[in-house]
Amino acid sequence: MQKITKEVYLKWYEDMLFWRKFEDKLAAVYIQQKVRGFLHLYNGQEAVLAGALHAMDLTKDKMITAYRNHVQPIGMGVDPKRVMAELYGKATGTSHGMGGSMHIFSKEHRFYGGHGIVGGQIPLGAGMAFGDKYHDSDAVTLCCFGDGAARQGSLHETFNLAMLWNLPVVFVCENNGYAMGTSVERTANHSEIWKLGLGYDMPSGPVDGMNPIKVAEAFDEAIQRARKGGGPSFLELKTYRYRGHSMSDAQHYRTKDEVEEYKKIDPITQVKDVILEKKYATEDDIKVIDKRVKEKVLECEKFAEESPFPDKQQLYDMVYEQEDYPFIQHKI
Ligand SMILES: Cc1ncc(C[n+]2csc(CCOP(=O)(O)OP(=O)(O)O)c2C)c(N)n1
Ligand SMILES: [Mg+2]
Repeated sequence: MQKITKEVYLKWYEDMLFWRKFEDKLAAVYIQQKVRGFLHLYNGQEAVLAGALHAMDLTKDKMITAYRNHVQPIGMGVDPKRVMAELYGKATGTSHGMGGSMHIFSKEHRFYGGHGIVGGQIPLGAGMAFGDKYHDSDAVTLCCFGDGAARQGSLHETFNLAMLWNLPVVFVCENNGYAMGTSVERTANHSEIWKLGLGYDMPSGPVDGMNPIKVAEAFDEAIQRARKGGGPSFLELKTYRYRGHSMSDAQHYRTKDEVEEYKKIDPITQVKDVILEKKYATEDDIKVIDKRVKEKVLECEKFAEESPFPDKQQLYDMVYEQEDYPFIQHKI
């Protein structure tokens, strides 16, 4: 793994702040009904992504995740303007405005979505790793899902086959404490999700998901093992989301005090504290970064606002119709 230098800390600060502010902007424009449908934000979980990206080889490694998926593609190299435009449903979006919030996708940058079916991406991630192994590539797939998804039966079938076939995949459970309004404690008789891997002899463990250094170290070990033919790993990242499950969540299942407690170990603040303590930058330098981030977010908003909606005809181009399909008499 690349050493964690001053430059890395500064990049982490700027990237994580950008992801946070990018999504704060999405929340604001959602309330104005410029972004429609569901909107699930990643606020609080940024250290997981920052640490993972540091350990990945972005020229070949792949990622697949659930619907909390706006900032991962940005981290992997997708133009954030196109991500914002996708959320606006505009033709300049990553899927020409046809995917929306839950389905950001970029084959070019090896980001494979964006999945709304809870746990649906777990077997798909193993399939991607199978493809790499089949084609003798040494790329590794990061297959990310939530604590709620970890309770899906397909996780067990996938873990079994991934171990049997020794696939180059890292299973990543981002345990943010809740599946919609259901706490981890209410979904099983134990709350150490990483232990699910032990039943398959899969190297597994818990990770402090609020600290990008701890995340990067854990991912590095798992990714290197997979790259060298050592097979799958399972990491449980202990993290937290500050905002509701989606924008329409009254959050009656937790207290404001609990949210405030987690904000004390906020990943962005943790990184900023190290930067200031080690004198990697001054308060004034930080202000310059903050200003740059704000401008970048405004650029994305402007781009999305000014982009055209897709042509109506495109809706019909993307509907599957089989002319000789029996029983149904239909014509668009
Ligand atoms: C198969 C399926 N069941 C139920 C739902 C409804 N649902 C959407 S998100 C969610 C909670 C998932 O929680 P978790 O896996 O912890 O991810 P998080 O939202 O915390 O990132 C549920 C039950 C769904 N989308 N798909
Ligand atoms: Mg969760």
